[in-house]
Amino acid sequence: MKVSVIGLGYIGLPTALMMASHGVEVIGVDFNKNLVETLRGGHTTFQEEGLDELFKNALESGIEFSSEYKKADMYIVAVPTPYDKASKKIDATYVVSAIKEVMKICDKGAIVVIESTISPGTIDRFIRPVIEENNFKIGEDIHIAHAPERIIPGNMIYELKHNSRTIGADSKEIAEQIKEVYVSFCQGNIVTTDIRTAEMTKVVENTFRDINIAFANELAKICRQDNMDVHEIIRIANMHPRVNILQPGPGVGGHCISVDPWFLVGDYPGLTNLIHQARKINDSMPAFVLGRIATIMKEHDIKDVSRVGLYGLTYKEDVDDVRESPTLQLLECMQRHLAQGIKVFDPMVTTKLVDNQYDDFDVFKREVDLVVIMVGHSHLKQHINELKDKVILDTRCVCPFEKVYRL
Ligand code: SAJ
Repeated sequence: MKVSVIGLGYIGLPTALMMASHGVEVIGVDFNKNLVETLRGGHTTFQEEGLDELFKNALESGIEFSSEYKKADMYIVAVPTPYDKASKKIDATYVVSAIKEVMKICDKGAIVVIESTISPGTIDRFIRPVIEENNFKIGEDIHIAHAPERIIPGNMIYELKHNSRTIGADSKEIAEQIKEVYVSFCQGNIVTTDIRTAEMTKVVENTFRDINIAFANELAKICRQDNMDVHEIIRIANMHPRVNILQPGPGVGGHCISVDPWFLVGDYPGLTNLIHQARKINDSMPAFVLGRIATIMKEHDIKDVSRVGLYGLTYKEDVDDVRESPTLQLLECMQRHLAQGIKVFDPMVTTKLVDNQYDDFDVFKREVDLVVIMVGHSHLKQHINELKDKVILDTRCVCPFEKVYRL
């Protein structure tokens, strides 16, 4: 079976490499010519543990990369699915245009699998009409399925192999054919179901996590009011056999947890009070951190915001992804208050994304008095002792010093 993986980003690339490394004939497609050239030149396009080795194996196994769509038996679509901020509904533009391109080249009998996260009902609303417009009969000429990914950035390669996964398809037979491809590398349970259930399950998983983080963040705010240690409270509460509270932080970023719950809010506005509130709580955290910075600056008589440094630009530790990052949200918030000059450093981000972004940790350290830990990268843990003489606001509870400010 020849598989074309469309969209070679954070999900598509590792998936394509994994399949190719396990004997599947794979062609990876992306409309970004530079990205395809980089891959053809033997380089990966983002940092992830184990990715380079997997890439090497896949190249040896004959994976191809192309910016043109090529004929295959199965098309796996892993393109971004942003949400429209105003309507809170999915923006299906990329998925729809990928399907349109597939329709131009595919033969009857092809299977189209959407891996991108989509809001429940997207396949019926947006994908089926495109296939039918091309005079294909769904279920006969073209088969369609949803096999949402579940891998977590930072541990993607391990999770690709070991997580269980869901395949939602029109028929049992097609689900089984798709399963055969995934089973080549996936040691987890593979559950087959219908498309609608697969769509809903994926969004529910990420919404569950968002709500649970919101609970931790709300606790952080409550504890701040009475000067209690939220981390200690969570640590002790979690010793209860049925309590498992997540960690508060400076906000929820990334392209998944901070986006997917909006799909439910957008589609079920009258029924999603809890989900909506959770989103609002998590979105309020960068401003909450800003309030903490202002208080601490006052306490230490730091008058100039340019003596404050944010450590970490990515949305979480040890990844290079800055999408929806709490630090970027905090900077936006500052801009609205016309407070500029705050310094930023992130060892994982090599391109310059914001003003006053430093690429040298030593210089960054020298030029700030208050360090705000926004992300607990491994780099920080290795260099934490170099910050001993600084005032520290640790939003991630990673700094071991006795005197440290927390959320
Ligand atoms: N965060 C907290 N406190 C916590 C855990 C996370 O503040 O206790 C923050 C992180 O710092 C980050 C954000 O939440 O800013 C999201 O990070 P994450 O590690 O929870 O999740 P993602 O976005 O990297 O990956 C999630 C995963 N979903 C679930 O765990 C249910 C992953 O399995 C999915 O494949 C991925 O979304 C996706 O692509 O949908």
